[in-house]
Amino acid sequence: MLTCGAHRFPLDRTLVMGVLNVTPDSFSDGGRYFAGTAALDHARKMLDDGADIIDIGGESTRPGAAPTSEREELARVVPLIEKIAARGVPVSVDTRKPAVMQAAIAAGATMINDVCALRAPGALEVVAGHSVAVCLMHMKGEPATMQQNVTYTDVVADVKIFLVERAAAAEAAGITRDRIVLDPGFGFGKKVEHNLVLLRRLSEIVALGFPVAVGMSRKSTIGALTGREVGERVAGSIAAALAAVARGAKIIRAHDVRETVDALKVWRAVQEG
Ligand code: 9MG
Repeated sequence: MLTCGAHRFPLDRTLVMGVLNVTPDSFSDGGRYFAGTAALDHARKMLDDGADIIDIGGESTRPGAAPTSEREELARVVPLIEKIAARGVPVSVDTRKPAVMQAAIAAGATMINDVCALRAPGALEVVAGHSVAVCLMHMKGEPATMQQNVTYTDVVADVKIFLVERAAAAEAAGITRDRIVLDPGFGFGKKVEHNLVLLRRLSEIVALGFPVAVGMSRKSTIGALTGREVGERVAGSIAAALAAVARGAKIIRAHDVRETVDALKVWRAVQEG
């Protein structure tokens, strides 16, 4: 069971988290900037297509991205969260900033998706003070430099040690286990070979005992493996998602919700049969 505020997910099937980036430079949305009604329309479409959660992000985390000010990030995400959450939709906010977490929760978000795994001072306390869920993601370095000089002896071991430590910190702060999701952070301080090893051995992360989220949708590893540009990575992204589900992933973060949901329906029917 995953508790996201008033929303409770039994996790008897894989959830799809639809990506709603409201950043001007989101590479994976092909540079489209979902502002105002376009963002709402896009959220509505993802929900019609079967998304379980809408993940709203107002600061780009792509490699080399410049930081966004707190004020700007709040202006981008809060009005949108208010409108979408008011319809009873589970909303996650993709942010590293405690002040944005706090405002997002006040606006109705019931999940915090933090690529820094609540390492910012005050972040643990904000999440612990509410009944929201949190996705703790592994990232080596910072978005601005994370793809430079990346080395690991054993990427899976490093990711596991980090996630275990962050989950323990979250629990020690008072965040109950039913509100914690772990994510190996594909592409965050990882080269293609690291992402492939992580995916191949994802069941070792699943074995830590928390629901695992995976986000490989449209990422550069899919581009490197297929030779496709960002807008043409749907098939490759779905193959990666199914490989993750086969190893126990419970949440797939995806841009192409309709195609991902269809693939998961077929996958599930085969498994259950
Ligand atoms: C914000 N964001 C971009 N990629 C991501 C991923 O792989 N996982 C999570 N949790 N968030 C991500």
